Amino acid sequence: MKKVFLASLATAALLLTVSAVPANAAPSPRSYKNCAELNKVYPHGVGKSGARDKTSGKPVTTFRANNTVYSYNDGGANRHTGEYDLDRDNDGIACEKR
Ligand SMILES: [Ca+2]
Repeated sequence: MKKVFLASLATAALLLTVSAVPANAAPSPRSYKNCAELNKVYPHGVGKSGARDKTSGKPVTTFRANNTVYSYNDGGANRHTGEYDLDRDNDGIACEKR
């Protein structure tokens, strides 16, 4: 009986190890209700890969390029529940910030 218990304990430990998420893993894509919330996770914003910041000043180039996360936050017609348009100037980057 003890052996069975130890074996199942070892299995549980193994499962925990395998399913553990690395600390630096990217958060799963979601819609944020405003830029304050989005910038907590992506301090310089999220954009489509290859997007260029539309500004008269020095463009933000440090945004995270992630087409999926961007699509959750560009206000595209009903693609995602609870989605807001966080790219008001439509340059392909949501919540760009230096
Ligand atoms: Ca923008």
